Amino acid sequence: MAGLPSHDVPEEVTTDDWTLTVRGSVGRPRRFDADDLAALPTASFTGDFDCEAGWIAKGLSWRGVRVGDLLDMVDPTPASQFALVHAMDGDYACSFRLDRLEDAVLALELDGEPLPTAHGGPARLVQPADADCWESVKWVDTIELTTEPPDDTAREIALGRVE
Ligand SMILES: Nc1nc2c(c(=O)[nH]1)N[C@H]1C(S)=C(S)[C@@H](COP(=O)(O)O)O[C@H]1N2
Ligand SMILES: [Mo]
Repeated sequence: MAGLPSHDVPEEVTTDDWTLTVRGSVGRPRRFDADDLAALPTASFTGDFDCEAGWIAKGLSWRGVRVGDLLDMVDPTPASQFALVHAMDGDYACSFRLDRLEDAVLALELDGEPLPTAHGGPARLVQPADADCWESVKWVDTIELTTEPPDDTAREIALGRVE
């Protein structure tokens, strides 16, 4: 698919009955299913994706929901400044400042098709610009808002694979 290399899908990744939970330092934690997300305004962009391991996939068209729109629906507390984006593959999780995460897109489609599981479906975080490859979290199932910078694992797991 559009030049993205395929990596193995870990066996913990299950897409049946998938939901996205947004919780943590928020006033109204929420769980969204695929239909809830499909009913929201869409956000799209086209861009290249490059990995620290040395490959690049050009001209990928992503479409999904702007994370800022999701956050608006859960009433982050005033002290919320960070988030940990969790994936279904074990303890893979990536931390973000909220002001940066707001502009990311939770992609549900790639090149006009439902996002394949091989590339992070049902939902993958993508950033329009200036992101490290491990920040594009595949198989997202939870966004946890925090008041302090959370420890994460994504960079270490990704770089551990490159070496
Ligand atoms: N959940 C999860 N997301 C992840 C990773 C991972 O191991 N688990 N690897 C990251 C890295 S380092 C890269 S380069 C891309 C690879 O995307 P692809 O498998 O679609 O080519 O996914 C990123 N997102
Ligand atoms: Mo990567």
